[in-house]
Amino acid sequence: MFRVLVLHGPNLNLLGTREESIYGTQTLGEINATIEKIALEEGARVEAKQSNSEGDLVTWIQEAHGCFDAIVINPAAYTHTSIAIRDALLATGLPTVEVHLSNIYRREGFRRRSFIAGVALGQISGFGVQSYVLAVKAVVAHLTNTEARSR
Ligand code: CA2
Repeated sequence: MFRVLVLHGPNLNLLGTREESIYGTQTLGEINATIEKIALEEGARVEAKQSNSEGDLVTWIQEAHGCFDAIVINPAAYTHTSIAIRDALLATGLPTVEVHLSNIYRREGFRRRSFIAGVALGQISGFGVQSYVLAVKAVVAHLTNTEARSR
C-alpha cells in the first residue's frame, strides 16, 4: 500500500460555504472522504491536512520524508507566492502533483504563475473535486511504474 500525503492550503477550509460558483459545493471533509475512498481503490492510504499557515505546510512537507511515498498538494494562494513551499518540496524529494479546483489559466493574470509547477511531476487544474481524484490516480500510477522498473 502506497502512502500519499494530501495537503490543502489557505482558505480551503471554507469550501462549500461560499464562492461555490468557483470552487463547488462540497466541503473539505467531503472532498477528503472522496479522495480517501479513491486512493484505497487505487492501492494507497491517504492522510489529508489543511492549514492557513505557510510554515505548517513547509513543516509537514519536510516531515513527509520517510513517512510518505508521494504528495498531492493544493497550495491555494501560496501557489503564486511561495518559494518556501517550492524549496521544501524540492528538499523532500517526493513525487508531487499540484492540484487546483479551478482552471488557474482562465482567471486573473497573477494566478497563471506557479512556483510549484517546476518542482512537481505535473499539475491538474480546472476539474473541481475531480482534480484531486485525477491527481491521486496519477501519482499512484507513477509510484507503481517506478516500483515495477526498480524490480
Ligand atoms: O483553484 C484552486 O484550487 C486554487 O488553488 C484555490 C485558491 C486560489 O488562490 C488559487 O489561485 C487556485 C483559493 C482557495 C480559496 O478557497 C476558498 C474556498 C471557499 C470559499 C472561499 C475561498
